Amino acid sequence: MFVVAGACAAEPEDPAHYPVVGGCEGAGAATRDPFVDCVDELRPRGASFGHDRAPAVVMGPPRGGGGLGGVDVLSLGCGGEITLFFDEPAIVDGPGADFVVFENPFALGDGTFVEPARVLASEDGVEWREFPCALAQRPPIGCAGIGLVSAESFDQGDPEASGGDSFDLKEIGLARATYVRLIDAGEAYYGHRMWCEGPSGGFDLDAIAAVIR
Ligand SMILES: [Ca+2]
Ligand SMILES: [Ca+2]
Repeated sequence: MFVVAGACAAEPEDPAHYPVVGGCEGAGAATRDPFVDCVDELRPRGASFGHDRAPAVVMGPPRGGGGLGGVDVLSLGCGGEITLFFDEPAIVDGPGADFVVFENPFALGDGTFVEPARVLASEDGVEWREFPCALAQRPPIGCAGIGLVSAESFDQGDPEASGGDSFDLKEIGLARATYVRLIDAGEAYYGHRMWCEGPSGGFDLDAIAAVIR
């Protein structure tokens, strides 16, 4: 269910392109899976790919693309943002990685074509902490959108088998998180807007999975 933005503190420039899905508190209680339970907010920048399939397109396990970039994704556009909600048991800090973000990077030459995003997490949706994301590195370190998605279906608790990008709440001093926010950083990373334009510009979100222990 989309509600067109309008009551937001920061009025979007084109409300029709900034659908907001709210009312996440309590969502997903019936499905105690490790995946996204609700899209709290979507603020794309120009992109539209997958939006007609939202919010389902970012819920559930990653689809991947069998070695290619997956297309079961939602594109943010450069500078676009999406905020996801996780109901109980949410994301809990335990040994090592606590959640994994899946984008659709693909092998290109000797490397990987990436569209990085900065990653933030919050326990209450009010106070946010950001994971360090080194965009000056090639490939970037600590950002989402870098790791190839190597599993077609996510095996709970085994981020190494599934690929994607793993994040440890301990790194930002959180014991628990119920919200994850992704902010596309493609233009900052590349220094140009070549990959920003069109419906599938910028970061493309496949799925996020909490590590269940
Ligand atoms: Ca941890
Ligand atoms: Ca991509």
